[in-house]
Amino acid sequence: MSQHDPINEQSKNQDMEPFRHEAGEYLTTNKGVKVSDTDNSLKAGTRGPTLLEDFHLHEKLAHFDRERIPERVVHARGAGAHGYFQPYESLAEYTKAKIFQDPSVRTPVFVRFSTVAGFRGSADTVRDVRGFAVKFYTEEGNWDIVGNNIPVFFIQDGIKFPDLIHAIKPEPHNEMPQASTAHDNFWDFISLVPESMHMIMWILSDRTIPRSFRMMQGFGVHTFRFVNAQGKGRFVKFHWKPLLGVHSLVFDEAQKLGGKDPDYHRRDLTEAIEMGDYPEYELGVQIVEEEDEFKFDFDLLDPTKLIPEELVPVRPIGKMVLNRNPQNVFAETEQVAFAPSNVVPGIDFSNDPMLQARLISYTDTQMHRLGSPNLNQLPINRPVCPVHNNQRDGVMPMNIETSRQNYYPNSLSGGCPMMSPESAGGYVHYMQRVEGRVVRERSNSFSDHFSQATLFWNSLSEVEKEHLIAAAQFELGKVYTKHVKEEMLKHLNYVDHDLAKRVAAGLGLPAPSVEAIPNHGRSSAALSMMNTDKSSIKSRRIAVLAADGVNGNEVMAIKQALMNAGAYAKIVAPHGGMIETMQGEELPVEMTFLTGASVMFDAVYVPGGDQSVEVLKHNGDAIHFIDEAFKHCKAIAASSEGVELLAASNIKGVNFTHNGSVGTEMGVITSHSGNPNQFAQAFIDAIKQHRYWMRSTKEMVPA
Ligand code: HDE
Repeated sequence: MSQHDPINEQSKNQDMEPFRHEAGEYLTTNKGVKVSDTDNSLKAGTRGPTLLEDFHLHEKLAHFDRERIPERVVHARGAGAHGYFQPYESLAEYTKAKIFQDPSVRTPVFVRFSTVAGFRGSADTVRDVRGFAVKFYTEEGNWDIVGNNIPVFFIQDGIKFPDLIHAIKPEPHNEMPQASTAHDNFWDFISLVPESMHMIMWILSDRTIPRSFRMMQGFGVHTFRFVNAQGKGRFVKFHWKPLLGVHSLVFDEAQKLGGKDPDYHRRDLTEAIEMGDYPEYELGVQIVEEEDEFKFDFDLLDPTKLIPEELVPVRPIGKMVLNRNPQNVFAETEQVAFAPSNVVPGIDFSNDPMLQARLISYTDTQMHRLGSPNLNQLPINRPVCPVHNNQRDGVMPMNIETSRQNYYPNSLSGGCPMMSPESAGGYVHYMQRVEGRVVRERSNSFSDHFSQATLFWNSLSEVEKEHLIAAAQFELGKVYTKHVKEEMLKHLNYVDHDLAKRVAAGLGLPAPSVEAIPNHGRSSAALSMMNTDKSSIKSRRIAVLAADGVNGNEVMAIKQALMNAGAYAKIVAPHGGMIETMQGEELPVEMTFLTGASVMFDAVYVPGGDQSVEVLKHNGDAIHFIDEAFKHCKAIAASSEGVELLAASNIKGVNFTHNGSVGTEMGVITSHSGNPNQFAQAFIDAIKQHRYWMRSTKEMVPA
């Protein structure tokens, strides 16, 4: 029997000083014996042999020797957060799931974001799919949506999953490359599995290099079922939309971040929650009536297809807020066990063959990874509702089961734990009609592999297309086998002829000479990241480049304006400690050119102050900072003498000589003596744009 309440645990945790031991605590062995010395092992003489009777040494090392558990075979690297979900209104018409009935009820959740291919210690910003797994601790049991930030998947049948993952992971003979699909095995596999082409288009797009976990979408991918109290079922797809909009990094920036700050995404998540900038996502659903199952030109059961939002709009049904960091990454983020088979009454499965395979794989892998069928007794996995059953013993049960009757039926315990009829909340599987022959075959309705890949391509803006082409050239450029590249060009030609030609040009290979399939010309606005929300700069990071002699008034004015808009400005300087302003005050330095880099920021500001600007103009790191921020298309601002630093940089195509007014060319905001409020507002508006992509089409800046 077990019961816990993450909400109460949360308030309990908040009362405690986090990450500290209680005052007056003694170090003890695991059996509670107080330890007198943990730095010296027990020896026969100070230079003599260590004694077997040192039980403290023995226990300390033996425990340490067993600290690691197998990492997840995929999604090994992840970051987690606690929060809650709250529906906007009752969804009783569609589902009887209790969490969707009452808009005043908040359900606790734990979310884990992850990359797929990399080992647990790999970098956050690699080009990869991101996992987006949510555990709802509902009053009726745990429900998990184990999704990704891409709405489709590589394969149509789960039986191909081990092959896919073997091809993705580092090659077995040399364990390279780490956390990257840019190698022969992966593209060899893909070139032989055309059903993957839709997913491949997403993989090559900027979706796989998100700016933040807080700025990416999540998708349940498969078609699931909602079932209402009357037993009526409807198909449903789940979508998470981040309230901050969907934004990405630049690939060069993502690669550099992999070295400068491999923890970039987990740091961003943790810091945002610490600062009270709680990540928020709206849950939306696409609902399809059962009688409409066959009205689409694709199969709802095919996980390589999405339902275009133009055909079935996404209806927002509630909001998730992440407001608490884990206190122990191993106990929470590492031990959490998500499974698509964790459903509650009102949520059911479809016959998507990949979903069906996932229903067994997750619990199976978790028994191996966590080492015990008692994994749901771990605090992070424990349901908030009572658990009673006759499952017993196994490795490391955490509860002492006191009931003498561990079987059903029994009379000695009055028949308890008893069965629950559907009317009392018992889970009853949806009574779908099933008929057919036993076959190992794919349905014909799964055979169109290219229409939606083309739909995705057609929906991208020109800049997004350029990024996708560059990504394809990078990935295939790292492939050494010529025929694999040629096969991939053929596949790209099935998606779009222009795409194949442009990728081929970069690879230095002949493009397929004729169009393989005429482009159908359809597009869907929801698929382009360019159409995302750009209304706020909340939680954005801005670097203020300064040295001794900086104009402190200008620094403070911009800092204040950015703070009022919800963003954070950090002073980056040639040395640590304090810098002295031209007004004679001291300002704390938050990062130096050694510990900070432009890739860690969303925008850059250079304040005036003759002496400060003179120092920075002769500092290669400061010039590189500006050049790189420009290359990565970020908003850059400079006031008074600060403009001289921009003029000394390699920025091209921007006029710095205008007088009086505020210049706003290509996201570079300059003011010699313009109105400070107007200047600050112009900078904020520029940061809202996220990136000035047109710069990447201009003459390149070396950085
Ligand atoms: Fe997973 N997947 N997967 N997957 N998956 C795992 O479960 C698997 C698939 C996803 O943060 C594993 O506990 C199969 C699609 C996420 O803990 C494993 C198939 C989607 C996570 C597994 C798929 C996902 C996993 C590895 C094809 C998006 C991380 C460790 C049939 C809808 C969850 C573990 C976390 C993890 C199997 C395909 C998402 C091995 C067999 C499609 C977010 O069980």
